[in-house]
Amino acid sequence: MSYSDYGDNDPIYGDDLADEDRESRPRLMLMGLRRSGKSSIQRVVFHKMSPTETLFLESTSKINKDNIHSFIDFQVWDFPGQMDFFDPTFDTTAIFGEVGALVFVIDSQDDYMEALAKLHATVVAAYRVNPSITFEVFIHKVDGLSEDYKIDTQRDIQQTTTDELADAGLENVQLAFYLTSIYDHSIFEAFSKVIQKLIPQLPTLENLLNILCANSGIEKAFLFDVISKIYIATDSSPVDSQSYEICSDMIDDGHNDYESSNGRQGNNHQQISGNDSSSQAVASISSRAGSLNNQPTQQTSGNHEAFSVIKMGNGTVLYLREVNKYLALICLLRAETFEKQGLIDYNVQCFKEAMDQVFELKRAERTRREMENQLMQQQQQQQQQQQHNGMYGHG
Ligand SMILES: Nc1nc2c(ncn2[C@@H]2O[C@H](COP(=O)(O)OP(=O)(O)OP(=O)(O)O)[C@@H](O)[C@H]2O)c(=O)[nH]1
Ligand SMILES: [Mg+2]
Repeated sequence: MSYSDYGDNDPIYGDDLADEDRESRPRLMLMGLRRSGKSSIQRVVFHKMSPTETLFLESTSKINKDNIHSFIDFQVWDFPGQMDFFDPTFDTTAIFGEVGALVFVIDSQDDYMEALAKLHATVVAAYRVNPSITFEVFIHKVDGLSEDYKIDTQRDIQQTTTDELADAGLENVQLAFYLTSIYDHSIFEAFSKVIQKLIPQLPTLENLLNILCANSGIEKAFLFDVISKIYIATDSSPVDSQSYEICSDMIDDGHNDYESSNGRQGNNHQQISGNDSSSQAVASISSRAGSLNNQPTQQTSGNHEAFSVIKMGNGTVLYLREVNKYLALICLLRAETFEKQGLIDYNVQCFKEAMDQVFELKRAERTRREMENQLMQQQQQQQQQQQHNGMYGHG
């Protein structure tokens, strides 16, 4: 995955959208009041900024467009806090027209009444232009709240928002609510769920993971984007946050100082990068300090793909294998099941081949569309040339 094009010099609002922005790649917008935490979220999730560094972020003055090139290409737009829908340069049709998801960030440590009013105005404006947007509300900075207070806050925000939308005749608009913080896994988990809604292949991926789990005795399987630590799919058994955290701790992109900055320590922090330089799927083992009596063993497969196994003291095995340069498969299974490693390796290989097919089909489809466009352009040019010749009596 590469993260490029961060911070174009565009005007504040989207009255001058580049062609690339108009492409059909899914777009995800981060909106919310000033200092609610939008830029911090974008930097921590997609640019590996450590949470404490976000203290020094400056306020955003114009839309920052971030092109994410990964298993799917998408864009993240980070908006300035105070948006004015009545500003003549705020072109709601251009801005909301092609959005996949609108993430509205609310600072839960602050008085949130103004934020709720803004959320309401934003949903109403966006829904009018584009009813297919998915609305995602991040009740953010919950690291400062007690467990009870978190639940009360979520209930209050959810209730007020849905009541007000119903009063405005928009009871059918679906909003999803998440409790998030950049200081723990919650922001990655929430982003995983948001991104998954934008992946057209999701049902296929879930199906493949279900088959893999059923045939191999695997308890839980995640398909992770190796750089962002977002999981793009999992089998359909319920996700518990602890399994997700253990699995996501197994990934490290080699530059990642997130864990140390989080105050967590990996006492078995060993890089086992595959030597394939094209691959960014570098796995490292970072087991929780002592508590689980882990016995890491690691191997790299002959073709330099990242591969690692951690046997934990509680009889659970963590199994990681690189799927392609963007994705890694991480599975949780019982130690007894892992005795049949040959079978698991074989099934995982089949899974990888099926994944290749899913993404190969997508590539083929894109190439076909590009060729069609080219052909159409050529034909148009020819037609214009013929008209031109006819007008001036040539040929
Ligand atoms: N405690 C806590 N602080 C956070 C969290 N996320 C962001 N912050 C802090 O909130 C402050 C504002 O963050 P920004 O990311 O600049 O906020 P923004 O929404 O982009 O603000 P504008 O660009 O002005 O709209 C920074 O000091 C961050 O460190 C979080 O999860 N928990
Ligand atoms: Mg900002």
